Amino acid sequence: AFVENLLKHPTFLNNEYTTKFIDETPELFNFKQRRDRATKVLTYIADITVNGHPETKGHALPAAHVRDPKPPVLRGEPQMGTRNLLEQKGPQAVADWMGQQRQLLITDTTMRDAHQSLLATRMRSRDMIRVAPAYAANLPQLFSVECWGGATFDVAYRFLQECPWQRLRDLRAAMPNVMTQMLLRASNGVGYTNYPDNVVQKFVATAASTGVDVFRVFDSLNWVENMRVAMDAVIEAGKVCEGTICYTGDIFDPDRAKYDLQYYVTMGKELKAAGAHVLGLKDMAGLLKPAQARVLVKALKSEVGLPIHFHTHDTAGSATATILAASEAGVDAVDCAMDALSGNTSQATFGTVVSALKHTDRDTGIDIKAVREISDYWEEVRGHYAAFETGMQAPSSEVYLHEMPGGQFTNLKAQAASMGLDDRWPEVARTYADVNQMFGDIVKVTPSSKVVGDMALMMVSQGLTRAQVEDPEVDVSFPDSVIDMMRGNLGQPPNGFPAGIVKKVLKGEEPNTERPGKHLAPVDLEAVRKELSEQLEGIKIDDEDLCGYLMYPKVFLDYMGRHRTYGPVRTLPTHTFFYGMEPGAEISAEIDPGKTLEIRLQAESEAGEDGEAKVFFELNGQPRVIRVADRL
Ligand code: BTN
Ligand code: 3PY
Ligand code: ZN
Repeated sequence: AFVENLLKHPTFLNNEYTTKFIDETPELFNFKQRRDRATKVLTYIADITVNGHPETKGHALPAAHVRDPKPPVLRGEPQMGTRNLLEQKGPQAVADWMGQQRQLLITDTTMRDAHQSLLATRMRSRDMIRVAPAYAANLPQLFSVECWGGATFDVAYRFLQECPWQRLRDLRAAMPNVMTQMLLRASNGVGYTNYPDNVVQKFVATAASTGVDVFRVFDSLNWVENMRVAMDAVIEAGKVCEGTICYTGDIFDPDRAKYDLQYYVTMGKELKAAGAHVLGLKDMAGLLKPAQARVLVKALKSEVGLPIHFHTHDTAGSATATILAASEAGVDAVDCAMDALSGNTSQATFGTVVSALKHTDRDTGIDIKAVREISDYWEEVRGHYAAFETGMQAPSSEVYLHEMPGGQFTNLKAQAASMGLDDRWPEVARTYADVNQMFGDIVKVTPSSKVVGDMALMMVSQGLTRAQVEDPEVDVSFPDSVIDMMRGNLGQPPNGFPAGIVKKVLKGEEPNTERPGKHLAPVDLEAVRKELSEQLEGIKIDDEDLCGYLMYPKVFLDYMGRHRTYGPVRTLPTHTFFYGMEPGAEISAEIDPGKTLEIRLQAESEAGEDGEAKVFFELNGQPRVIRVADRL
């Protein structure tokens, strides 16, 4: 059925596409290219200059003082780091080494979770790749750099018009000594639904060979049974498997006894038995408090016996305190974001944690000056993304009420605003908490968090209370995501979903309570590849493109269609990408290694009777005129 759906896809039937393969080997395909790549990039700039970028229009502009970010000076050749250990001795040696270290190890999350949680995941590859050599040269003590997975995968294709695989490949090459890390939603891959087992396996193998070293694998309902396929694939690839517990509730709160200390210890032991090299403790909403962290980390350390990697969010302003408590209790590694992209719904502040531990027995050994220099770079970068700032001014303890993950909070706020519920946010937050209880008090993290959010927005917009939703006499039309989850398509929470709500949502249809992947037929990967290739006039479809398509068929094909028109726009400066150019402005774009376009925008004409505006450029000193439809 999967292949059939693919073939019936409307965009698929009547369009031609180019892939990044053409970027890499343009000479082979010149006969198919209507325009050369420089012209395509100029067309993009002209279009944005004339019509604006749909995502930044009407939003805050970068401040006038924001400059082109300059990466720090490199301090010599990269020293040996965790990646060298992984390459030489394998993942178990990395885990053993972690356990033997006295210094607190740190993962930098700036290139994944920080911008996912603060800037709607909109950070472009170019801004990451330019600073990556400074990470390798100046911060070789890092445990890892989290730079892939989670929401970054589909946002790259969907909104940034760039290939996520190319980002990974470039970052991997620029940081040869430090491990890269990704966030993987187990059987949900980097998507919002369960994929067939062989798709998950193919995705993991491809990510490993393109450049992921550490896989943080979690399940959105904490169901270890549903994590095995992904974990096994990571182990098979010889990479570090960080089997992860998602933390919810409060281990000290007798009203949340479902998620008590024993629950987490038991899950930790299950993950160890499933082959995890490292135990991830993922506090995606920032709910773990310092005193609880002390107890939880001690118990997991002594009863599970794996090195522990702790991830939290600063939504309530307590992340540093919790990290220091976890550090005292013996946690092995923690996640921080570079200062300029830390705090609020993002991670704890890197430089603050490094400074707090200086001259203690858990001194990180990291050079605080190197941290400040890299953070200064990120501060300039952040300035260019003003349009995606969420407006959150201060930390908020309200997170203990709604328990929204840092990556969802700002998203849901924007979604609420787009439905005209801007002024009813406290109600949305309370309803989110009610929905959680109605669903049986579940872990809320992508994709289960999205289901809870969809339900909460629906209830607030329709004025429905929990009691009404649960009342068998009241007719309720549930969001598709809720029906899907109650059918069992995201798996099962501890003790299942409450029978009453399942019955109401499914109207008597029997749910599947087994592992969803058990009932999904494997995809014939080679048949899909062949079909794609034939549709694309014989172009070779590599594993990366195949996986992009398998995760997000429509998003991938739309990306390919735009790529054909606009070419390698990932190489443009961020300001140009989002705002086009002003008359007299000059930029350069390296569209291939060693092939740099020098672009100057001379002038822009008003649209003529044909509705087309003319944009006058100088390309490497030669005049070029590009016509674009003026759609304003
Ligand atoms: C880059 O984006 O990397 C380089 C261009 C920087 C231009 C800055 S962005 C804010 C300000 N407004 C402008 O029009 N130019 C500067
Ligand atoms: C994601 O899955 O994208 C997350 O960040 C979950 O916390
Ligand atoms: Zn997170």
